[in-house]
Amino acid sequence: MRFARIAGLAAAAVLLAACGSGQVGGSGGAPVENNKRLTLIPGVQAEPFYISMQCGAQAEAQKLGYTLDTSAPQKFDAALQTEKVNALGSNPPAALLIAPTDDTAMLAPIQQVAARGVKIIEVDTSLKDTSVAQSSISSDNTAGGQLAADTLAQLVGGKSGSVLVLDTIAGTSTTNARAAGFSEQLKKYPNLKSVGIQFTQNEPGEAMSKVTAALASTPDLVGIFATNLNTGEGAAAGLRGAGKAGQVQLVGFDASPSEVEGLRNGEYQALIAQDPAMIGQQGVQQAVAALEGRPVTRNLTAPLHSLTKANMDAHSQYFYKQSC
Ligand code: T6T
Repeated sequence: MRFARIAGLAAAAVLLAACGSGQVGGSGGAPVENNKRLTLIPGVQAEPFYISMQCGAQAEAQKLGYTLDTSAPQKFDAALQTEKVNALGSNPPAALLIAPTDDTAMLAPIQQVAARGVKIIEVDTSLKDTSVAQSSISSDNTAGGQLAADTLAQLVGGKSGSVLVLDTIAGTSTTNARAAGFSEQLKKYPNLKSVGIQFTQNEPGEAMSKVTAALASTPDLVGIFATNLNTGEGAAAGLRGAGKAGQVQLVGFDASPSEVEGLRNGEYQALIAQDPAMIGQQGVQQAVAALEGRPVTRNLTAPLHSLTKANMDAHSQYFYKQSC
Protein backbone atom coordinates (compact mmCIF):
# COMPACT_ATOMS: atom_id res chain seq x y z
CA MET A 1 0.00 0.00 0.00
CA ARG A 2 1.40 3.28 -0.96
CA PHE A 3 0.25 6.83 -0.65
CA ALA A 4 2.49 9.43 -2.09
CA ARG A 5 1.85 13.10 -1.76
CA ILE A 6 3.75 15.69 -3.66
CA ALA A 7 3.55 18.93 -1.82
CA GLY A 8 2.92 22.20 -3.56
CA LEU A 9 5.99 24.11 -4.65
CA ALA A 10 6.70 27.62 -3.49
CA ALA A 11 5.97 30.67 -5.54
CA ALA A 12 8.42 31.41 -8.34
CA ALA A 13 7.73 35.12 -8.37
CA VAL A 14 5.42 37.69 -6.91
CA LEU A 15 3.74 40.27 -9.06
CA LEU A 16 2.04 43.34 -7.77
CA ALA A 17 -1.20 43.92 -9.59
CA ALA A 18 -1.49 47.27 -11.28
CA CYS A 19 -5.22 47.86 -10.83
CA GLY A 20 -7.43 48.52 -7.87
CA SER A 21 -10.54 46.65 -6.77
CA GLY A 22 -12.37 44.95 -9.65
CA GLN A 23 -11.58 47.79 -12.01
CA VAL A 24 -10.90 45.98 -15.25
CA GLY A 25 -12.70 44.66 -18.28
CA GLY A 26 -14.06 46.79 -21.05
CA SER A 27 -13.49 47.25 -24.75
CA GLY A 28 -10.22 48.89 -25.68
CA GLY A 29 -8.91 48.41 -22.15
CA ALA A 30 -11.37 50.92 -20.68
CA PRO A 31 -11.97 50.11 -17.00
CA VAL A 32 -15.44 48.99 -15.97
CA GLU A 33 -16.30 49.93 -12.41
CA ASN A 34 -17.35 47.13 -10.07
CA ASN A 35 -16.83 44.35 -12.54
CA LYS A 36 -17.04 41.31 -10.27
CA ARG A 37 -17.40 38.74 -13.04
CA LEU A 38 -14.96 35.88 -13.55
CA THR A 39 -15.10 33.42 -16.44
CA LEU A 40 -13.65 29.91 -16.53
CA ILE A 41 -12.84 28.42 -19.95
CA PRO A 42 -11.78 24.81 -19.34
CA GLY A 43 -10.32 22.41 -21.93
CA VAL A 44 -13.56 20.62 -22.71
CA GLN A 45 -17.12 20.39 -21.40
CA ALA A 46 -18.60 17.66 -19.21
CA GLU A 47 -15.36 16.03 -18.15
CA PRO A 48 -14.94 15.10 -14.46
CA PHE A 49 -11.53 16.80 -14.16
CA TYR A 50 -12.88 20.16 -15.30
CA ILE A 51 -16.21 19.73 -13.50
CA SER A 52 -14.27 19.27 -10.25
CA MET A 53 -12.17 22.32 -11.09
CA GLN A 54 -15.32 24.34 -11.75
CA CYS A 55 -16.83 23.24 -8.41
CA GLY A 56 -13.75 24.51 -6.54
CA ALA A 57 -13.68 27.75 -8.50
CA GLN A 58 -17.39 28.46 -8.11
CA ALA A 59 -17.38 27.93 -4.35
CA GLU A 60 -14.38 30.22 -3.91
CA ALA A 61 -15.82 32.93 -6.17
CA GLN A 62 -19.03 32.95 -4.16
CA LYS A 63 -17.06 33.17 -0.92
CA LEU A 64 -15.11 36.16 -2.20
CA GLY A 65 -18.15 38.02 -3.54
CA TYR A 66 -17.59 37.37 -7.26
CA THR A 67 -19.63 35.50 -9.87
CA LEU A 68 -18.07 32.83 -12.02
CA ASP A 69 -19.50 31.51 -15.25
CA THR A 70 -18.10 28.65 -17.28
CA SER A 71 -17.89 28.52 -21.05
CA ALA A 72 -16.53 25.18 -22.25
CA PRO A 73 -15.73 23.99 -25.78
CA GLN A 74 -17.44 20.80 -26.95
CA LYS A 75 -14.10 19.17 -27.76
CA PHE A 76 -10.54 19.58 -26.49
CA ASP A 77 -9.57 21.63 -29.52
CA ALA A 78 -7.77 24.95 -29.91
CA ALA A 79 -10.07 26.27 -32.67
CA LEU A 80 -13.19 25.57 -30.60
CA GLN A 81 -11.61 27.05 -27.49
CA THR A 82 -10.59 30.15 -29.47
CA GLU A 83 -14.27 30.68 -30.34
CA LYS A 84 -15.10 30.66 -26.62
CA VAL A 85 -12.34 33.19 -25.89
CA ASN A 86 -13.44 35.45 -28.77
CA ALA A 87 -17.05 35.25 -27.58
CA LEU A 88 -16.10 37.16 -24.41
CA GLY A 89 -16.57 40.14 -26.74
CA SER A 90 -16.77 43.75 -25.77
CA ASN A 91 -18.05 43.24 -22.23
CA PRO A 92 -15.49 40.76 -20.87
CA PRO A 93 -15.14 39.51 -17.31
CA ALA A 94 -12.68 41.14 -14.93
CA ALA A 95 -10.55 37.99 -15.03
CA LEU A 96 -10.37 34.91 -17.21
CA LEU A 97 -9.37 31.55 -15.78
CA ILE A 98 -8.35 29.39 -18.72
CA ALA A 99 -6.86 25.96 -19.39
CA PRO A 100 -5.19 26.54 -22.78
CA THR A 101 -5.71 23.49 -25.01
CA ASP A 102 -2.58 24.27 -27.00
CA ASP A 103 0.56 25.85 -25.55
CA THR A 104 1.15 27.91 -28.72
CA ALA A 105 -2.06 28.23 -30.74
CA MET A 106 -3.97 29.76 -27.82
CA LEU A 107 -1.46 32.58 -27.34
CA ALA A 108 -2.93 35.10 -29.80
CA PRO A 109 -6.59 34.86 -28.66
CA ILE A 110 -5.62 35.06 -24.99
CA GLN A 111 -3.32 38.00 -25.69
CA GLN A 112 -6.23 39.83 -27.31
CA VAL A 113 -8.35 39.43 -24.19
CA ALA A 114 -5.45 40.47 -21.95
CA ALA A 115 -5.01 43.62 -24.06
CA ARG A 116 -8.50 44.67 -22.96
CA GLY A 117 -7.37 44.75 -19.35
CA VAL A 118 -8.65 41.29 -18.36
CA LYS A 119 -6.48 39.46 -15.83
CA ILE A 120 -5.40 36.06 -17.15
CA ILE A 121 -4.98 33.08 -14.83
CA GLU A 122 -3.88 29.71 -16.25
CA VAL A 123 -5.44 26.69 -14.60
CA ASP A 124 -3.98 23.22 -15.30
CA THR A 125 -2.43 23.69 -18.78
CA SER A 126 -0.32 26.69 -19.75
CA LEU A 127 1.09 28.61 -22.68
CA LYS A 128 4.77 28.40 -23.58
CA ASP A 129 4.84 32.20 -23.47
CA THR A 130 4.89 33.06 -19.78
CA SER A 131 4.33 36.80 -20.23
CA VAL A 132 0.52 36.81 -20.63
CA ALA A 133 -0.80 35.22 -17.43
CA GLN A 134 -0.60 36.82 -14.00
CA SER A 135 -0.57 33.39 -12.37
CA SER A 136 -0.49 29.69 -13.35
CA ILE A 137 -1.79 26.91 -11.14
CA SER A 138 -1.22 23.25 -11.99
CA SER A 139 0.01 19.91 -10.73
CA ASP A 140 3.73 19.22 -11.02
CA ASN A 141 3.21 17.16 -14.14
CA THR A 142 6.85 16.20 -14.66
CA ALA A 143 7.00 14.88 -11.10
CA GLY A 144 3.70 13.08 -11.69
CA GLY A 145 5.20 11.29 -14.70
CA GLN A 146 8.25 10.34 -12.65
CA LEU A 147 6.02 9.02 -9.88
CA ALA A 148 4.10 6.97 -12.45
CA ALA A 149 7.37 5.41 -13.71
CA ASP A 150 8.49 4.50 -10.19
CA THR A 151 5.04 3.07 -9.46
CA LEU A 152 4.99 1.00 -12.65
CA ALA A 153 8.53 -0.31 -12.04
CA GLN A 154 7.49 -1.38 -8.55
CA LEU A 155 4.41 -3.16 -9.89
CA VAL A 156 6.34 -5.01 -12.59
CA GLY A 157 9.07 -6.04 -10.16
CA GLY A 158 12.14 -7.81 -11.55
CA LYS A 159 10.46 -8.90 -14.79
CA SER A 160 11.87 -7.58 -18.08
CA GLY A 161 9.67 -6.16 -20.81
CA SER A 162 8.35 -3.26 -22.85
CA VAL A 163 6.35 -0.24 -21.72
CA LEU A 164 3.99 1.94 -23.76
CA VAL A 165 3.20 5.61 -23.02
CA LEU A 166 -0.10 7.09 -24.24
CA ASP A 167 -0.06 10.88 -24.55
CA THR A 168 -2.94 13.07 -25.74
CA ILE A 169 -2.02 15.79 -28.30
CA ALA A 170 1.31 17.50 -28.98
CA GLY A 171 1.00 20.98 -27.48
CA THR A 172 -0.93 19.92 -24.35
CA SER A 173 1.55 21.19 -21.75
CA THR A 174 0.42 18.90 -18.92
CA THR A 175 0.27 15.47 -20.55
CA ASN A 176 3.39 16.21 -22.63
CA ALA A 177 5.27 16.93 -19.37
CA ARG A 178 3.90 13.74 -17.76
CA ALA A 179 5.04 11.62 -20.72
CA ALA A 180 8.49 13.25 -20.72
CA GLY A 181 8.91 12.87 -16.95
CA PHE A 182 7.86 9.24 -17.16
CA SER A 183 10.18 8.42 -20.07
CA GLU A 184 13.17 10.03 -18.39
CA GLN A 185 12.54 8.25 -15.09
CA LEU A 186 12.01 4.88 -16.80
CA LYS A 187 15.67 4.95 -17.85
CA LYS A 188 16.49 4.18 -14.21
CA TYR A 189 15.00 0.71 -14.64
CA PRO A 190 17.16 -1.32 -17.06
CA ASN A 191 14.64 -4.18 -17.12
CA LEU A 192 12.01 -1.87 -18.66
CA LYS A 193 12.27 -0.72 -22.27
CA SER A 194 10.09 2.10 -23.61
CA VAL A 195 8.43 1.41 -26.94
CA GLY A 196 7.81 5.14 -27.23
CA ILE A 197 5.15 7.77 -26.71
CA GLN A 198 2.01 7.46 -28.82
CA PHE A 199 -0.42 10.37 -29.33
CA THR A 200 -4.14 9.61 -29.15
CA GLN A 201 -5.79 12.99 -29.91
CA ASN A 202 -7.23 12.77 -26.39
CA GLU A 203 -9.77 10.23 -27.73
CA PRO A 204 -10.40 7.04 -25.71
CA GLY A 205 -11.10 5.19 -28.99
CA GLU A 206 -7.65 6.08 -30.35
CA ALA A 207 -6.00 5.03 -27.11
CA MET A 208 -7.84 1.72 -27.26
CA SER A 209 -6.64 1.08 -30.86
CA LYS A 210 -3.04 1.90 -29.91
CA VAL A 211 -3.18 -0.58 -27.06
CA THR A 212 -4.74 -3.29 -29.24
CA ALA A 213 -1.99 -2.75 -31.82
CA ALA A 214 0.78 -2.71 -29.20
CA LEU A 215 -0.45 -5.98 -27.68
CA ALA A 216 -0.27 -7.57 -31.12
CA SER A 217 3.16 -6.17 -32.06
CA THR A 218 4.88 -6.34 -28.67
CA PRO A 219 4.42 -9.72 -26.98
CA ASP A 220 6.60 -8.68 -24.02
CA LEU A 221 4.45 -5.62 -23.16
CA VAL A 222 4.43 -5.48 -19.35
CA GLY A 223 3.15 -1.98 -18.65
CA ILE A 224 1.27 1.06 -19.91
CA PHE A 225 1.32 4.64 -18.64
CA ALA A 226 -1.81 6.56 -19.64
CA THR A 227 -1.20 10.28 -19.17
CA ASN A 228 -4.81 11.32 -18.53
CA LEU A 229 -8.31 10.00 -18.00
CA ASN A 230 -9.18 9.66 -21.70
CA THR A 231 -6.04 7.71 -22.57
CA GLY A 232 -6.60 5.62 -19.42
CA GLU A 233 -10.19 4.79 -20.22
CA GLY A 234 -9.15 3.76 -23.75
CA ALA A 235 -6.21 1.70 -22.50
CA ALA A 236 -8.40 -0.12 -19.99
CA ALA A 237 -10.90 -0.93 -22.76
CA GLY A 238 -8.08 -2.21 -25.02
CA LEU A 239 -6.70 -4.47 -22.31
CA ARG A 240 -10.18 -5.71 -21.42
CA GLY A 241 -10.94 -6.49 -25.08
CA ALA A 242 -7.75 -8.55 -25.40
CA GLY A 243 -8.30 -10.37 -22.11
CA LYS A 244 -5.12 -8.78 -20.71
CA ALA A 245 -6.55 -6.67 -17.91
CA GLY A 246 -4.48 -7.18 -14.77
CA GLN A 247 -1.72 -8.95 -16.73
CA VAL A 248 -0.28 -5.82 -18.33
CA GLN A 249 0.18 -3.26 -15.52
CA LEU A 250 -1.78 -0.07 -16.18
CA VAL A 251 -0.87 3.16 -14.37
CA GLY A 252 -3.27 5.98 -15.14
CA PHE A 253 -3.46 9.69 -14.38
CA ASP A 254 -6.56 11.39 -12.90
CA ALA A 255 -9.40 9.81 -10.94
CA SER A 256 -12.56 9.91 -13.04
CA PRO A 257 -15.49 7.73 -11.91
CA SER A 258 -14.66 5.25 -14.67
CA GLU A 259 -10.97 5.10 -13.68
CA VAL A 260 -11.87 4.69 -10.01
CA GLU A 261 -14.17 1.81 -10.93
CA GLY A 262 -11.35 0.31 -13.04
CA LEU A 263 -8.94 0.58 -10.11
CA ARG A 264 -11.41 -1.25 -7.91
CA ASN A 265 -11.98 -4.06 -10.40
CA GLY A 266 -8.30 -4.57 -11.22
CA GLU A 267 -8.06 -2.99 -14.68
CA TYR A 268 -5.74 -0.28 -13.35
CA GLN A 269 -3.07 -1.01 -10.76
CA ALA A 270 -2.51 2.64 -9.79
CA LEU A 271 -3.84 6.13 -10.50
CA ILE A 272 -2.06 9.43 -9.99
CA ALA A 273 -4.89 11.71 -8.89
CA GLN A 274 -4.76 15.48 -9.21
CA ASP A 275 -6.66 18.01 -7.11
CA PRO A 276 -8.64 19.93 -9.74
CA ALA A 277 -10.94 21.55 -7.14
CA MET A 278 -7.89 23.07 -5.46
CA ILE A 279 -6.60 24.29 -8.84
CA GLY A 280 -9.93 26.04 -9.42
CA GLN A 281 -10.04 27.46 -5.90
CA GLN A 282 -6.51 28.83 -6.10
CA GLY A 283 -7.17 30.17 -9.59
CA VAL A 284 -10.00 32.30 -8.22
CA GLN A 285 -7.91 33.43 -5.25
CA GLN A 286 -5.13 34.59 -7.57
CA ALA A 287 -7.57 36.32 -9.93
CA VAL A 288 -9.18 38.21 -7.07
CA ALA A 289 -5.79 39.15 -5.60
CA ALA A 290 -4.76 40.56 -8.98
CA LEU A 291 -8.03 42.50 -9.28
CA GLU A 292 -7.83 43.89 -5.76
CA GLY A 293 -4.22 44.98 -6.00
CA ARG A 294 -2.82 42.37 -3.64
CA PRO A 295 0.33 40.30 -4.31
CA VAL A 296 -0.12 37.50 -6.81
CA THR A 297 1.90 34.29 -6.88
CA ARG A 298 3.19 33.62 -10.40
CA ASN A 299 3.31 29.78 -10.14
CA LEU A 300 1.41 27.53 -7.76
CA THR A 301 1.64 23.74 -7.67
CA ALA A 302 -1.27 21.57 -6.53
CA PRO A 303 -0.57 18.23 -4.83
CA LEU A 304 -0.78 14.80 -6.47
CA HIS A 305 -1.94 11.62 -4.77
CA SER A 306 -1.05 8.04 -5.68
CA LEU A 307 -4.09 5.77 -5.43
CA THR A 308 -4.05 1.98 -5.36
CA LYS A 309 -6.81 -0.54 -4.76
CA ALA A 310 -5.52 -0.92 -1.20
CA ASN A 311 -5.65 2.77 -0.25
CA MET A 312 -8.40 4.13 -2.50
CA ASP A 313 -11.28 4.06 -0.04
CA ALA A 314 -9.27 5.97 2.55
CA HIS A 315 -8.64 8.65 -0.08
CA SER A 316 -12.01 8.94 -1.76
CA GLN A 317 -11.87 12.73 -1.35
CA TYR A 318 -9.57 12.70 -4.39
CA PHE A 319 -12.12 11.06 -6.69
CA TYR A 320 -13.33 13.49 -9.35
CA LYS A 321 -16.93 14.68 -9.47
CA GLN A 322 -19.61 14.55 -12.16
CA SER A 323 -21.46 17.47 -10.59
CA CYS A 324 -20.90 19.92 -7.71
O1 T6T B 1 -5.54 15.26 -17.04
C1 T6T B 1 -6.47 16.30 -17.14
C2 T6T B 1 -5.74 17.60 -17.35
O2 T6T B 1 -4.80 17.78 -16.32
C3 T6T B 1 -5.03 17.59 -18.70
O3 T6T B 1 -4.45 18.82 -18.93
C4 T6T B 1 -5.97 17.24 -19.82
O4 T6T B 1 -6.64 16.04 -19.52
C5 T6T B 1 -7.40 16.04 -18.31
O5 T6T B 1 -8.39 17.01 -18.40
C6 T6T B 1 -8.11 14.71 -18.13
O6 T6T B 1 -8.81 14.34 -19.28
